[in-house]
Amino acid sequence: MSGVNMRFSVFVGFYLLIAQITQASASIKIPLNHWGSQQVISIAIGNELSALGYQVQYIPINSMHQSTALADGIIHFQIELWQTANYEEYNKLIRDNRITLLGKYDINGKEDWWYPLYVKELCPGLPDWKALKKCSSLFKDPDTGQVTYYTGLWNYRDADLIRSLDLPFTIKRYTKEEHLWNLLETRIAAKKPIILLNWTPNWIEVKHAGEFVEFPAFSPECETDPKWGPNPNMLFDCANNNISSVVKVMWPPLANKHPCAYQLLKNFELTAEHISVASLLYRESGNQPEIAAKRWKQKFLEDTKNWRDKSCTEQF
Ligand code: TMO
Repeated sequence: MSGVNMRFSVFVGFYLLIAQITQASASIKIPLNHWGSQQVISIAIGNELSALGYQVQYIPINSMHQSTALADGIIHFQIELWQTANYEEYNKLIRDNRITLLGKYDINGKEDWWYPLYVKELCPGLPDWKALKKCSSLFKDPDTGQVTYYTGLWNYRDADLIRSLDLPFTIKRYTKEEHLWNLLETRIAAKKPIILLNWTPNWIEVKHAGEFVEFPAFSPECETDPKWGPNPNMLFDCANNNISSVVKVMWPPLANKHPCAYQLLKNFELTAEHISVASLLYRESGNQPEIAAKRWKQKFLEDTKNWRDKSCTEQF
């Protein structure tokens, strides 16, 4: 290789490296949380962003630990944030302008203890929580023999609830959502009792009848004043907030850095049906969010056609 040629190829190599670095840093970073609808809809948005010419990078992250990642730009937005658990953290960051609240959907979310409807016949008195004390032996896990409440990776204050209402339950936490739902469907097929975390909107309401346990109704004082509620000495003797907002939030600099992405996120709206169908498609696809995202987009073509402003252009 001649000296000139070599210098040229070193130059080209260097140039390509720089181009790669700047492209990687220009990519839009989308978090994937541990439940189907969030993954499916996030990927549907990622596909739209790719169509606008953006590089997209998916970052698996637990929703319980993403608030500072969002404030620091490690992830760039979150389109299905539930304000049930650790909502104070987000609200503080939003108040401090470290996270932008892009909007609140017209969705009344609820997340709490839930059972298939036939369990009510086995445990008269449900949905009132006091019935759980009398019927607790129904909910013995066949493997451990312990009265068990099944849940996932999200931290509500179930341990406090169990203690303050003196419920004889232990908690079993699954690290994968599908394991929780597989257990549910196995029990349903055998008509065996089970009590577990569920939420709405979710795929379960499309497939199975059931109800949430009615704990003492949520009130902010339940979380700050021990005297409030049936247990005068302890906090958290109440249900989760039963009208949980579902919101979209963003890393603030995204608005100026990537105006076309910002525009899309502003246009984007979600309904309860969008979420329950996304989670059903995820389950029906065998937990493959890319496949479910394509089906979801097909199903909601009308609703999604104006997300992307096709006249918006950006220099990359
Ligand atoms: C993420 N979740 C719907 C469980 O809040």
